[in-house]
Amino acid sequence: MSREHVMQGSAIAHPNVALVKYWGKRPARGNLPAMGSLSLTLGFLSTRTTVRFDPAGGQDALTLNGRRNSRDLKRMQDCLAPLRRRAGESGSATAESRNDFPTGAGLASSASGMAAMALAGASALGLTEDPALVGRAAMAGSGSAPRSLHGGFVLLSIDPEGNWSCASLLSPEEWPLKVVVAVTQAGPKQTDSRSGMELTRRTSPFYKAWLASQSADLEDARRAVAQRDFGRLAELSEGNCLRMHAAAMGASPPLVYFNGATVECLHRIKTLAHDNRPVFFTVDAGPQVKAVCLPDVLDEVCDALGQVSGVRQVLSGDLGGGARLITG
Ligand code: 2P0
Repeated sequence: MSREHVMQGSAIAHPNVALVKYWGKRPARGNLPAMGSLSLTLGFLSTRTTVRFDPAGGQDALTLNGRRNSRDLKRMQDCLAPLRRRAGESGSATAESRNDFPTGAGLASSASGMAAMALAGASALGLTEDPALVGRAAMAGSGSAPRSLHGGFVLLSIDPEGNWSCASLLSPEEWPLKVVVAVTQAGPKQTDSRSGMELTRRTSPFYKAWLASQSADLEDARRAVAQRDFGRLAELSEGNCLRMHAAAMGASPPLVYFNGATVECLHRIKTLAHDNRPVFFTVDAGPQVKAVCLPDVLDEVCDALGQVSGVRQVLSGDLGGGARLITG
């Protein structure tokens, strides 16, 4: 395909929080996760990304939050590779991406970042009519990114051969849960997810048990979502979260993503739940705590977490839709 002009596309995507988590890749299968996952798309946090392809060539480059970023350049190139192959595009790619929330701190910035990158890149190259290709590009960038292409409650399924699909189970309107994020640390985490999950897979004696428990959790959570069974989803999500962290803590050297405020927030949420407030917790690979609740207890949950010593910021809002194109 020969083109003379710079081609550009822009997209917005929201991060997601996994209730049944992905933690471990299939060996020798690129970026393919070893297990499926189920997530909520967070409508109140966003990544906006513009991708440009210049047929005149030059160096690929990534700007993240206004600064040139070489650390994540390979991730961007991995994401754009399936799109470039399809388009026969050999020019240079530059991307500008901006998050309206802390980056690299366990708020799934790689999920929203790579979902927005894949869609913006596909738009620049005229490939948005092929959602499976956009999904493969997102997956090549980050194993949690295909989930951020979809809205509401999202299931990423993978069969034993590694064939995968990703789709929304319920829209935000069909079960309008709220999510509260307690930010307990502003800077980036010490061990990024990719290194952390690989260390866990290679060295944790608990990894096999974690992997073995995933498909039952996934099926049970899928059913709880279909039945809008909050209590069952709470039980499954908290158990799955703590088992992921237990597997990571069993790694050598151990991976402890929690800080003191993280643990205090978990106890505060358990106290609220014990007092019959419909709320549960989950924590990804970082120290931030996410509380999922029904709308009528949102203010109470925000107040309770805001009072925990060490909590710097409380963000909250609705579930959101999937990634979409914007004008750059
Ligand atoms: C998840 N996490 O399911 C889990 C729970 C973090 C904890 O997916 O290597 O950034 O880019 O595929 O997607 C974070 O891992 O890792 C993640 P890569 P990713 O949300």
